[in-house]
Amino acid sequence: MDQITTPALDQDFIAAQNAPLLSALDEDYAALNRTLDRRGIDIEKITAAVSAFAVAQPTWAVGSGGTRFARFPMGGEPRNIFDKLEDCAVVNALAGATPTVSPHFPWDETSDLAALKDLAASLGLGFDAVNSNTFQDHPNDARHPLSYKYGSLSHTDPAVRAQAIEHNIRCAEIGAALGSKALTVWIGDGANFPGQQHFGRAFDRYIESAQAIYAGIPESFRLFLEHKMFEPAFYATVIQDWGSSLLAAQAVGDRCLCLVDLGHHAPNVNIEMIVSRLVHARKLAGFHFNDSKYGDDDLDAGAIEPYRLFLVFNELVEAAYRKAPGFEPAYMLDQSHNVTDPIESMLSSAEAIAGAYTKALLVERDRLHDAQEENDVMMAFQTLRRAYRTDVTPIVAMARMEAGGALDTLALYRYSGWRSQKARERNATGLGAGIV
Ligand code: RM4
Ligand code: MN
Ligand code: MN
Repeated sequence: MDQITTPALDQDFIAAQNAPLLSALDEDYAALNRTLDRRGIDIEKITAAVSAFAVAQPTWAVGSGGTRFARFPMGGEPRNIFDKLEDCAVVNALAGATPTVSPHFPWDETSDLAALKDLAASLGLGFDAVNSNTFQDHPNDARHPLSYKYGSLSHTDPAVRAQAIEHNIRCAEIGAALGSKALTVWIGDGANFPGQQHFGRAFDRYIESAQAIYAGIPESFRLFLEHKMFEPAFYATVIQDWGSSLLAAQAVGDRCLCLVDLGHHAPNVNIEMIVSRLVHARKLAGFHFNDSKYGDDDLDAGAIEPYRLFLVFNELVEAAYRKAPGFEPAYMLDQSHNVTDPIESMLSSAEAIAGAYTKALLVERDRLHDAQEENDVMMAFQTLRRAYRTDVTPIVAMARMEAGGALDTLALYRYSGWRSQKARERNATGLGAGIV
């Protein structure tokens, strides 16, 4: 494979672009330091924590996404998993906070896993949770003669369930070869009409299948169950909420955990509270970050409800602060970029997530806990609000630079000319990447 040459991956180039922005950053950082100092907060500690923060990139997010109505492919979008890794590497080089990728099979199928591993290593990327896919048929795969039209792990036909179980185990095998340590299972199983499905039997069958997957994956692996309220099934979904997910995870085993995707709930559901409950149960697998106005909109993190993102992080930081047993969350972006350049969306999302995390770190925990114990409602509320109101941009930028990233990620990305270079090199397929 040819060496990939682009200013977007060149550390010296990034440092040179950062240089003229440094003195303004130093001034802003010093001002914020004075503010935080008055609150007894050590800015350096916060910056170091933010610099160490990482969120995985989903391979399916670097292609143009779409809706069930249409997809508008952009020039230069990745054609396969190798191209996707290149794009993820650009995001990581500039964001400095996205060093792993989460692949999806069969979308990322390749006959040359060794080459994939080599490319990832040469780009400085690792592999996060592997995602299985039994929400669509695999017509080009002889291992998938049966259809998932009426479900997969909860299907009435044992042969379809066996096929779906096999697929999941194979995904974990691929993951193990790539250095991943977790398998994420999200199924589309459910019902479009009342009466279509026996709720209890479908759930029993799901649990039995999940147990079989658990027994078939490496012992070093964690199994993440992802719930979603609706879509593609519009009346009922087998693992529709965190309650179903928790019941299933408890029935499966210790290394089986519940994954929360921000977009998979009814409007107004208190997702930060779900985090707290799953931490309590020692069952929080991690998070899929995105934002939404109505449903599983998969918009850029923090685009619609940044306060909610902060409140979720507040619970995550709280769990880390009190060293909650079994708390080892896997963080991943899960977005669909229909009208933006996915690399730009991932860059701005990584920044939004780092910002929400930073604000959560600024919450004066002891003060909050005291106010809670004393039923000082206003003080408790204001303690959160004070952290949320703080402009943490200088910390996020400083942390990103310390992690090797760019101070102005979007400007540098555009200046690098990556997309137009790729538009020349990658002939459009119109297929392959993204979700329709
Ligand atoms: C689902 C869910 C899964 C993702 C698919 C593409 O809604 O969020 O995590 O793998 O979309
Ligand atoms: Mn998801
Ligand atoms: Mn989703």
